[in-house]
Amino acid sequence: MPQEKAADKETAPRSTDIAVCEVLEFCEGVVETAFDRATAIRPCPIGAEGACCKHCAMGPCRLVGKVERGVCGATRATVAARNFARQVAAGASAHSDHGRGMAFALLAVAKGEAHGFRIRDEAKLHAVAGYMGIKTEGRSVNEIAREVAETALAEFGKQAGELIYLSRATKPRQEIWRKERIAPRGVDREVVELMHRTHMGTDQDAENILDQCLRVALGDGWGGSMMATDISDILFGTPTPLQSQVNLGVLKEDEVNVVVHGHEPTLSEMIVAASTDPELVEYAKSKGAQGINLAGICCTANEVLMRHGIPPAGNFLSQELAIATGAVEAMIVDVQCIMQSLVEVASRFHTKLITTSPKAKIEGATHIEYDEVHAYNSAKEILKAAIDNFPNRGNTLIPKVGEGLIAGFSHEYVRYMQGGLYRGSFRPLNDAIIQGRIRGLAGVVGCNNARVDQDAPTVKIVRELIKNDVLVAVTGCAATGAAKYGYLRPEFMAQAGAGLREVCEAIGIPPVIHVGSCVDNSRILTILTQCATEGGLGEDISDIPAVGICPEYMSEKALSIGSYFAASGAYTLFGLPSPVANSPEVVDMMVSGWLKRFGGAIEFEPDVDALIQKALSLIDEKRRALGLVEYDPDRFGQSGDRVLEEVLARLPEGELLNVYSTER
Ligand code: NFS
Repeated sequence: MPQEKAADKETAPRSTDIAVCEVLEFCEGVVETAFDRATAIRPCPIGAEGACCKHCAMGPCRLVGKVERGVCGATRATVAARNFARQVAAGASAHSDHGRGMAFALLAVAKGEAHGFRIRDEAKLHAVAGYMGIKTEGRSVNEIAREVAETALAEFGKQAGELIYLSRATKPRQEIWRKERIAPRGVDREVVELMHRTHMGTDQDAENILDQCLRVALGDGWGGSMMATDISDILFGTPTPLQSQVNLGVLKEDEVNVVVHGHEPTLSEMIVAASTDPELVEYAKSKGAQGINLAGICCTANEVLMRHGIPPAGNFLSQELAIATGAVEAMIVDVQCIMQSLVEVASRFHTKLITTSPKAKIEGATHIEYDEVHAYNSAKEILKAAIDNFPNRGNTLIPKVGEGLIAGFSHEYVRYMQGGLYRGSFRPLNDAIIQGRIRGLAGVVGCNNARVDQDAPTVKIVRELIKNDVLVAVTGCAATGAAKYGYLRPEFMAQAGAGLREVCEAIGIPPVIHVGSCVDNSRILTILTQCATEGGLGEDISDIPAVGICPEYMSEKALSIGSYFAASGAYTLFGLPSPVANSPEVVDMMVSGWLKRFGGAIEFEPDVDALIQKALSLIDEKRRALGLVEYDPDRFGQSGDRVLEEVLARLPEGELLNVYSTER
């Protein structure tokens, strides 16, 4: 499909982030960004709706207008389901290959082959060994770690049976998966089988294709992603709350700025460690800098934020702008969500774009390959290249825009914060939901998308949910988006409804909790499972008054996440047009069909207000089904810290503005 005429520049989506807007102005005419390209390129309406089949050389067939079938006879439903399923397979592969990488890293550490790494969380190692049925008594940490790593690796190539982690779901959920025959066998096996089934002339029953899509997605959520989270915690520590800053204002005028971008935490962990190496700090000083300043972009940012408090410079659509400040000496990327345009943007400034994974080279970038064995030395080499680049810095514009935040809410901490080490449980949270203090729960996750104003849908949804007493857990770029506007600060409980505010005050948490990167959506599965097993809110995730929301989805990974949320019993709303809209039959399968079989669904709702209303009504429906008291926004709010309220009353309410500048 040829690109249609350029969209109207005046009405094209931009960003609601004032820091991003400032840099866009600074680099106007010098740098082309995703915002410009999104204005110039209209999305192909045929591809966007899942109406184009290019699975064989008789096509591509466009099933639009009066065309109901492709040359081979494939129907609109088959084509839409196949396209969607392949997207999920790509997304699940990205997460799962990341999980595999973590398992290899753990194996290398256990064998003593990974210089610079060690096991930081032995308690988590023991817990994970327990899930995997691995004996721990009388064995050394490295012996246990080795067996955990080998067992994890075997999950990828497993040919029969079920993934071990499925046993971490509630019993009723496991029964549903078995009854509906979607329990995944091995992570890789399900992806390969999906690619086979969606080859020309194979599976031509949309529902059967979608079932395989769910097997793949569950292999991501309860397999690759969950293992990635667990092993990252074992190697680098399970997150606990910490303070940091967010947005482009975290870059420093007088230090060597190094931005880590991508997804896998192994290299970035070493970069964090090496950045305080006295030898390198001295070297930076010898080049005229005051030190080395690390910042993150995308999910790598979330990994190093959650464990070290390294500040995120921004989310997905901020990546080009970080370089366009002119103040970044090196951007170090590994895998996923990295725009190829970074090479071009970097060429306009002095920034070195350094690729580090053999899986992700970019033409024109500097490639310094990283491996676990020489991790610390690779990290030093990369930082040295950044320091050497400091004297080449030209004009800069670092917006004085930043915002404080609290992150680090692992599911272990969420449990701990409700009663401490000995009495930790989900009882207080469940009770608060039962009483109606908290109306329900929402996981707000996923990307930025240049087709909508950066952060606007996410922030509006988060703001309305907390105002309506919904406790929100965020991950990925949605977390960074919410953070940029202050929602990850405890003071922002002022914008929450009275009931939710009381709970936040009692525990001392923000109304929006940051649970991690995109693979850490597995933590949301664990939190919901623990709510279900705690009692009082039914027996399964599908009983809990909870929704999943992906306001600004862009990546195939988001579709995989939505699919495993749905198959795990969560109704998931996406804030963009449906990629299966060309087949009302497939749309219906993913909503009412999945709802009936799994208690969860995927629905696409580009109207943000309608999405918010839908989310609240889904939560209220679950409350009614559980026989809980009807939610009443005026029932609570008689307690609470009045002094704090007075302070908070001075904050601007609900504005789409970054409220604090770094100057204050
Ligand atoms: Ni996840 Fe989206 Fe990418 Fe992370 Fe951001 S774009 S699906 S949030 S960085 S993976």
